[in-house]
Amino acid sequence: MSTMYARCESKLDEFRVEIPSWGFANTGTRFGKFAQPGAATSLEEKFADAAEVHALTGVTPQLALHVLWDLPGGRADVAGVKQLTERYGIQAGSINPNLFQNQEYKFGSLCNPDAGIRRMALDHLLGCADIAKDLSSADVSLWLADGSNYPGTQSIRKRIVWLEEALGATHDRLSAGQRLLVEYKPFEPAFYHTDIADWGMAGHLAQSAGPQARVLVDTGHHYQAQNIEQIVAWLLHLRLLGGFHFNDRRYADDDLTIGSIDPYQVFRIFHEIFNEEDESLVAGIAYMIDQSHNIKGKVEAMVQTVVTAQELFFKAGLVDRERLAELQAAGRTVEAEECLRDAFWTDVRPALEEWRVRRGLPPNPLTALHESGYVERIERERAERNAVRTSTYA
Ligand code: PSV
Ligand code: MN
Repeated sequence: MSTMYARCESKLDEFRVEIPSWGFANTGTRFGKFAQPGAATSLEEKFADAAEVHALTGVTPQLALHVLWDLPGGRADVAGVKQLTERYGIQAGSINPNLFQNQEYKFGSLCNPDAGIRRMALDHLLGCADIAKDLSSADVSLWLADGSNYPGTQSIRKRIVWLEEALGATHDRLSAGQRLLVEYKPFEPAFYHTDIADWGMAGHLAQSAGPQARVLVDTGHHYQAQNIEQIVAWLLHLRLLGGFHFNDRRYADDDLTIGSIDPYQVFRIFHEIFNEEDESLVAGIAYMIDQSHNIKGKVEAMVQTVVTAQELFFKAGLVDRERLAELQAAGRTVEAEECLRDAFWTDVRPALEEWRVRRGLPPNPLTALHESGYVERIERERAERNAVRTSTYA
């Protein structure tokens, strides 16, 4: 095995992917939901599905939790979650506040013009920091739907100040080693202005909140044609990159399988990460998946996602960086580009299969899932409950 491959394999050993609890539940579009017979109908089933993905891939020991969907009782639900983490051997991953579903949040949560509603939102966020602490979860991952639909209807300036105050207060609540991740998104559900619309705003808020705050890059949260890897390079340079929500997109925040539309982009993001020389910065990157599938089978899609992420990660690791630096310095444009493309076009699947076999994992996790009968079993066990759910949405 070449030194390059050996180096990639050891990087791959450290590459962990956190999967979202909401990726196993029935979801849809604003037009409706297509219930799947095997979709998880409880938090326990989400943990069971996550454990199956981890058994097959060996790299997904953490499940991101969405408070309200997964811990509707807040802190009172922590004991139950702890039991599930022990039963299924899956740890709680990032804790995701929900500041978008309550009726009160029509005009915003942390940025609502009503001080009482801002307080309610902040209390929820502080509660999430406490839940994260109780579950020994490293990250509170904040995405804010706040914004407005029409010019002149909200004060953009006042809302900046309210955000600075709220995130500062949340930062104060973190314990040592915990982080606040600030996620940005340009539009949806708000269509005129969104309070945390891009990485500059998220970066400023993270910096003003305190040293334990970082920016979270959701690959679906950019305008068409935006150069995401350049944003990643800047965030690394500024020591502000906290993590990713990985998915793919064609039009908006489509939540499609990573690499299904533009695998070269994911490769280029990983390339920028491999360019980072400070190991401590790289170690701090939380790779999370943020996808909810309504056409693909959920467990199947999650396994496919993890495998795809590994493939693109491995390919990026194969870039001959020393040669690339020489070519860049000499202005040899075509050769530099080809140096990058050589790695991208390398078929790494056989190497990955060997890597898995050496670690006692199935060489092809997707085939192993199909052969395991797991999906058929959960479809049998959960079909009735999901049928009830379908009629609920009829
Ligand atoms: C919003 O689009 C988002 O990306 C946020 O991360 C949410 O927490 C997640 O999707 C699930 O709705
Ligand atoms: Mn996201």
